[in-house]
Amino acid sequence: MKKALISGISGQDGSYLAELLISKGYEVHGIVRRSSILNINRIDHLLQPGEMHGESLKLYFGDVTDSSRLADLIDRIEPEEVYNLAAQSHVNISFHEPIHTSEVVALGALKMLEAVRKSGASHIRFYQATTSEVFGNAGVSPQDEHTPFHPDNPYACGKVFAFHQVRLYREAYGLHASNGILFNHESPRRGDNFVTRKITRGLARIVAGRQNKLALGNLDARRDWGHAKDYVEAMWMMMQQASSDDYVIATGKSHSVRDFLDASFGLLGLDWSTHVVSDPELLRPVDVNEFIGDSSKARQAFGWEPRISLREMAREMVITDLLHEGIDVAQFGL
Ligand code: NAP
Ligand code: F7E
Repeated sequence: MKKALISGISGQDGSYLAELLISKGYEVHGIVRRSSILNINRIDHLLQPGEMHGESLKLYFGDVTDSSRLADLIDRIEPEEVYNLAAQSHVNISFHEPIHTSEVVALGALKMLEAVRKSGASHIRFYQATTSEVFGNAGVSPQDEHTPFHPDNPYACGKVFAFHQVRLYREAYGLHASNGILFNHESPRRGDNFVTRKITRGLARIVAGRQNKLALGNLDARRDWGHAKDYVEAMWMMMQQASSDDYVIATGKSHSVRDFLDASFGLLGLDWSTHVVSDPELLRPVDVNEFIGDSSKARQAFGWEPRISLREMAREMVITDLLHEGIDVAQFGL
């Protein structure tokens, strides 16, 4: 049975990746941060109540800023595949907490790489969660593996550092280490303070009468939004290649925040403009106007294709959030 270790397993992608790997017969091991309340609600369906070590999923407290713990876990678990998904992943928060963000995103990735290298287990394969944010306002569209980096926020700067460490460990030490340069991907498990989930949760609360206004920032920003389920498959496919490399994963289509508002409010026949208010606090010191990715390299190398459209994803997110508010979705024909 293959063993995989995932940092960031309690996050959106970590939860879908854990499900995917378990469905493929892996024993999955995950690092979770200790907090006063155990924060594993995206993965607790994979365990018995109160359990940390299930049959196919085993969790360990740890933090990617703690080198000695990482070394300890790699030695103890002896994984074949290591997925480094841990991050302070919110771009706007990274402007407010640049040091913390860099410690987790940049040094955390390096500490994971070092723990793998120092274990001496040269067969371990390493996946790094790189991001389209490395391109920033690149002035080149669409972005692919040859697009120059121009990180426009502290989070993206940390991810550029990590990207190059991964490349260096591949070249210097022969480690099978890949960067998945993933464009935005969402789902009903997306954190509440990312724009798509904020919109679908806000919409459900408006319908439930618990909220009337929805405060948002830049509505003109355009993103290449895919579904997290499709994207974790790309992570796994990358790790199965004979040699490691860097791959862009994207849908190749961009939509504005307004388009996402249309897609979600439109499902219920509602006009978002009567609810959305502008909050200058939500504007970033620098925002990227548009991301749009070209994932031809991944398509050609291992046949990856996105399957779930933006409309299908918006529908799934809206239905989940309406049900969470106890609303009968049938009244909307959903
Ligand atoms: P997410 O939902 O924010 O999850 C981040 C995970 O990292 C959580 O499990 C979090 O734990 C964990 N974490 C944070 N700081 C940590 C630390 N110091 N030590 C150990 N774990 C820590 O992010 P996501 O959307 O799943 O994204 C997964 C990865 O892909 C991230 O690295 C992100 O930067 C990158 N990425 C995401 C996207 C996207 O559109 N979703 C696109 C490109 C790249 P807690 O639950 O305790 O907070
Ligand atoms: O913002 C605008 C905002 O925070 C998208 C992370 O997973 O994807 C994500 O980063 C756009 C931006 O995602 C609000 O200004 C308007 O232009 O959902 P977001 P992001 O910044 O693109 C990349 C690929 C990652 O790697 C990151 O980890 O929407 N926007 N109004 C807003 N954004 C937020 N969060 N909240 C608003 O109220």
